[in-house]
Amino acid sequence: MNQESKRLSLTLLFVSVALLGLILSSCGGSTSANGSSTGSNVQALMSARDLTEADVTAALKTYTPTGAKDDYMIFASGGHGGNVIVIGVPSMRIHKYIAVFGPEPWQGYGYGDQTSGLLASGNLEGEDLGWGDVHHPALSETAGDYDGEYLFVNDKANARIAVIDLKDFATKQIVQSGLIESDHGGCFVTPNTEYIIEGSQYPAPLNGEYAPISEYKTKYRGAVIFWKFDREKGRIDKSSSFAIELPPYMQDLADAGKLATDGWMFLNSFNTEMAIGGNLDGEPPLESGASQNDMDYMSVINWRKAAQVAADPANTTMNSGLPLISIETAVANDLLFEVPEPKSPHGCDVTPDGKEIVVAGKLDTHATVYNWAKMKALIDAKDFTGNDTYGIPILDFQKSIRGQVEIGLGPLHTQFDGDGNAYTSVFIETVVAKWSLKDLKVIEKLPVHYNIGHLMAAEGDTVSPDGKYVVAMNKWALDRFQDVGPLLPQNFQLVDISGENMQLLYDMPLPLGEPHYAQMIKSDKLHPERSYPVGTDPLMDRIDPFAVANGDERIERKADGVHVYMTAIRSHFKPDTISVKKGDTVHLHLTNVETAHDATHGFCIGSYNINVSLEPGEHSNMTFVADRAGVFPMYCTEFCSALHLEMAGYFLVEG
Ligand code: RUQ
Ligand code: CUA
Repeated sequence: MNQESKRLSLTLLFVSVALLGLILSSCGGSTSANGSSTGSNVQALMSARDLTEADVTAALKTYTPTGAKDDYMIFASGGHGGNVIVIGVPSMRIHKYIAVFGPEPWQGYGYGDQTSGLLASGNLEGEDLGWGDVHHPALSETAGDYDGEYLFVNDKANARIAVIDLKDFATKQIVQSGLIESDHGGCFVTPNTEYIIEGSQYPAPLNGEYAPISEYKTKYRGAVIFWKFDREKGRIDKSSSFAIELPPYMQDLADAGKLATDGWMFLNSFNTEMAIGGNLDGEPPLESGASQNDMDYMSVINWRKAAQVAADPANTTMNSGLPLISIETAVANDLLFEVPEPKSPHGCDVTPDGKEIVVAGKLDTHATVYNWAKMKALIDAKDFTGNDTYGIPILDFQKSIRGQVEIGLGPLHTQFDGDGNAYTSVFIETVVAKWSLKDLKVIEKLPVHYNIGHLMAAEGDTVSPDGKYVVAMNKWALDRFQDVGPLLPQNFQLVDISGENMQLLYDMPLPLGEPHYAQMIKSDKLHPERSYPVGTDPLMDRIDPFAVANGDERIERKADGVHVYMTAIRSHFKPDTISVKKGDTVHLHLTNVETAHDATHGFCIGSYNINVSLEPGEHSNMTFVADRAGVFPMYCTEFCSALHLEMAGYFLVEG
């Protein structure tokens, strides 16, 4: 710790001790007639808990008293947990899990007709997918800045994209193209959320077709999909989306250009060797085959022009319902270029001014800073060093970069503050490296614990980063917390970057799948609603045709089964007794007719797998066959009132 921050932390400590003294003496605390004995109380606490001044300073910076709210909110990928975690900063308190790609009982997600239909809409070729591998959340942007309206996440395993509405923090749509088999270069949004970018990862024959691995170079392909976002509807519009074919390299992370690079995007790739493994047959394993070359390629794509090209059907072929621009057409229209990048690159991050792109190579010790003015000049002059195997023009590496920063072993991802600094996660060395964009010099390294993958700074990938905080997203919190068995939690470490030196503030175990990326948004940009208009189907964003009004409850036997029109209000369901015959198809239409913010009811029927959550005003439909006779209690699963336990009834199935 340098002198400056030592002084600062001492001052903070002094102020806190003085404040505590004031509070205690005004309460007439018997043990603290004066400040000095309070001071010794704090001293005693510190020594009892073995805390240093730095610890106490960190505590003062993160402690959030009861009732106080967080300045920032993190949306973190839940990895192969298939969900999103919402975390407050600086407290690091978890506020919500947003269910996305798999069922989640608390939110009733995947149980009622609406959300199970939503999950089913993301199924592939009849395969029931109960999970996803969430990698990179992207908040919607206006003019390159988070606008707090929507969140998009990708599912790497099944090549899907989900749309989450931040009006109610709920998943609204899952799309899968059928074109590619996995994705990684997503989600990234263009500066006004015109498109949500989804780049493939592991090449495969397009459209789910078969070709032997021996035909890898000729039949396997990558692709990048530009999903058109209809902000008015809050949904992706597949009919206005398009894709560009890419070589069978393994495309990795991407970023959309902004300001100076608006209209362009950048997409890393590794395994430009096109290794295919085959270790059982004596071939080198995939990872060594894929690490032969010193250089791989970053694809440079003019998406704005590509959108114009794709609008003319003569330029595309329909693939899985998407107009696809072939590599040939992309090259002929100056849409696609490659620039070499060292070695097995991972992160690809555009600077806040949009003028440069920072690429970090997993097997390289540098972060490489590409300069757009230089690259654009090469592109305009058609000054290429040649073409790759697929005819894509290649820019000269040296002529494309401003320089390289000697970062350390295993640099991965880079984010920015508002003062011209960059922060790169360094996996093998297990540090956060702070460096200056101005002179490309490392300023400071902060050891983190450990296996850091991604990191994120407050609004750190927008046109106006806030600085203040960085969160290191570490994998496997080995020896960090109490042991909880062989499977380790992850560890999010909150770092204060507002001072001259980075200060580690807080360790947070996160018991979910490997988190990849997260974004941190200023809390006051979020404006969630507190209830729905009564009878709302949140998925369709409208009053459900089966919505039930107070006083309109009834049971009707129709040709397609028994329709039960129910309401929930503290503290009963109406009707509270439902009698059907074995074999009946049952349609439960249940509206929570309350609108107070704290009036959620749950509804379940034991052993019939019926479980929904009815937020205030929400309507849910549940369809099932009463295929077992018996008497089944049904009840509310949220403690909604003093008579919550009495909010119950019976579902009777006569055999
Ligand atoms: S990627 S660290 Cu999707 Cu970096 Cu995981
Ligand atoms: Cu409604 Cu408990």
